[in-house]
Parts: sequence; C-alpha cells; structure tokens
Amino acid sequence: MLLITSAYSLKPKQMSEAQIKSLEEEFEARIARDEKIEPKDWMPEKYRKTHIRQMSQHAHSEVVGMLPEGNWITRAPSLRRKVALLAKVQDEGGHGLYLYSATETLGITRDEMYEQLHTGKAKYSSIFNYPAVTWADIGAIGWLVDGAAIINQVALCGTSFGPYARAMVRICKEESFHQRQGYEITLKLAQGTPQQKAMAQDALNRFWWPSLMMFGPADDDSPNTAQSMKWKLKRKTNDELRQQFIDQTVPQAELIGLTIPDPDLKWNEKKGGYDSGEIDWDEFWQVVKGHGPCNKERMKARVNAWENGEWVRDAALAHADRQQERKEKQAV
Ligand code: FAQ
Repeated sequence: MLLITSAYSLKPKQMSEAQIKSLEEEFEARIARDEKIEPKDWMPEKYRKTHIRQMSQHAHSEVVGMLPEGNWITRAPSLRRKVALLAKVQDEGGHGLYLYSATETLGITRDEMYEQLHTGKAKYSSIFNYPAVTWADIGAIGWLVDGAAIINQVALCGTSFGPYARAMVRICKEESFHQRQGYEITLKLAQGTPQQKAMAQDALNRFWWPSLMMFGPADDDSPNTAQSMKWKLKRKTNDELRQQFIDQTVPQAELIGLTIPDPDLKWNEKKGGYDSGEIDWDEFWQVVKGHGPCNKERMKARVNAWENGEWVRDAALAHADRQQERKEKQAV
C-alpha cells in the first residue's frame, strides 16, 4: 500500500504512472463524495496551481479593493459613516490576509504572491480599476460590488479545498454587513434631495456594468470554468452567478426608485429571471489587460506601499530574531 502524508513528500516525478493513476482516482472519488481536500492531502499539480491562481487573485482583489474606498475615509459625510467605512476597509484587508494565508498552505510564499501582483503577472478584480469619484460611489460599491462578491463567495463556501471554503464562510458574514451599509447609503441618497438622488443614480449608472463584469467572461469564453466545476473549485458558472446577481439586484433598485441602466432588461416569465443587455466585453478585456481608468494608479499605490513598508518588515523580523535568541539563551 502507498502511504502519502503530504502533498510535497512524494513528487509525481518519483512515482510510477500506475501509482499516479491510483492517486488521481482516489482524489476524484473524494471530490465526488464532496470531501474537503486539505493542504497535506495528495492533489494533482493542476488542482494546486489553479487554486493558487484563483485564491491569490482573490486575495489581491481584496487588498487592491481597499484603495477606492480608503480614499473616502477622510471625506465621509459624518462620524457614523466614517466609522462604518473605516471598519469595512479594514475588513477587506483582513480578507486579503486570510486568503494569502490559505494560499500559502499550497506551497507558495506571500513574497512570491506579492511579486506576481507587483509585476503584473497576477490579476485582481477588474472592478477596482474604476474610480470612486463621489460619496454615492461608496454606496454603489457596498451595494453592488460587495453584493456581487457575496453571490460569488457564498458559492465558494462549498468549494472543495478546505482552507478556501473555511475562509469564505467567515468572509461572507462580513461582506453581508458591507452590502447592507452600501445599500443604506444609496437608499438615504435616493430618498434625499433631487441632487442626492441624481448622485445615487449616476453611481448606479457607472457601477452597474463593471459589477456584472466581476463574474468573469461568459461561460463560452471562460477557459477555466469547465475544469474548476469538475474539481468543485467553482460551484456555479460565471453566467449562473451573474444571472443570480441581476435577479437579486433589480428589485432592490426598484424599491428605492433607481433605474438599472440597461434598456434591454426585461423579466422573462419562462426562465424565471431577467433577460439583460450585452456586456461590453471589449471594455472588460481592456481593463483586465491593464488599460482601465485606474490600473496604473492602483499598481503604483500597492508597489509604493510595499517599498515604503520595507523598514517595518525588517524591524519586525529583527525583533522576532532577537526574541528567538533570548528564548534559546534562557533554555540553555
Ligand atoms: N477581473 O476562465 P475565467 C471583492 C480573468 S472580491 C480580472 O472565467 P476563473 C470583495 C481570470 O482570472 C472580488 N480578471 O477565470 C471586495 C482568467 O485569467 P487567468 C474578487 C478576471 O478564475 C468588495 C481569465 O480572466 N473575487 O470584491 C475577471 O475561472 C469591495 C479567464 O476567466 C474573486 O476573486 C475579473 N472580473 O473565473 C473587496 C472571487 N474575471 O487567471 C473590496 C474568486 C475573469 O487565467 C471592496 N474568483 N478574469 O490569467 C472567482 O470566482 C473566479 O476567479 C472568477 C473568474 C469568477 C473571478
């Protein structure tokens, strides 16, 4: 019998084809039984790599996602709004940290992940390359961006890789607070003066389509979906989640008297959901490839933060070394 204790203890190169096949079959059977795969379990190299790709990109999105809203903390219109926004932005940083830690269990270091982000090798969500130009945008980000993030992430609570699934359970709880605070900001503006309502509508107009793009390309153009569905990394496809978001969000807009900026939006009785207009996929790919309104600004902010924080990292490491030395001396 073949005993495997760690994903890294026996590399595929050292195994015979028959051994690998048997491990793969056992792995697929575990996925079929809806068992969670844990970091020390054997897994196909492609499973490990695709998780590192998606999870690290997810972590980068959380951290880059702090920037558009962070920019509004000092300008929030009241102390209450400031406190809530500050807490929300901190939460997003925390989500990034859980996700980086969960990704590290797959054998990549945090420094490697940062390097991939800073050199443009790794992606982060397209949505954060759009600017937050008015206070109403902070409402729209909470309502729509966090709303879309939750729909995606509730599905990921059932993902097959244990550390990712567990991180998602906690993150979803916090995201639902974020979505509500965003909807409440938008609601208050929609019930305010005509100028305030116009601001809320303008924010919805600018954030609606980019929010739909968050779910990724249409299923037919999504190279990763088929395999990720088989491995239960994804539990729903990009289009299924996008449809769920539209069906959930349209009544929320109607309730507060705002109009979704899509002339083709129409309830389809037969499918029990809305039909909607075509997404501008050229715009989506332009933003993904680095040519969105704020891509350069966002990367510059992250790289500066990394470089300016070097002395903090060095000091923390020197402190940890000294503590360790002291402990070792005391033990002698
Ligand atoms: N932006 O084959 P697929 C949040 C890339 S968290 C940029 O369909 P996949 C919280 C994709 O990476 C938001 N790139 O890929 C918050 C792939 O390129 P690659 C982040 C995108 O992975 C709120 C290529 O296109 N959430 O918002 C995008 O199967 C407020 C082909 O696409 C997550 O990351 C995009 N929108 O499906 C924080 C959730 N879409 O890697 C602050 C986890 C696709 O092959 C404030 N991720 N691409 O070079 C996922 O569910 C999936 O990765 C998808 C993409 C659905 C995003």
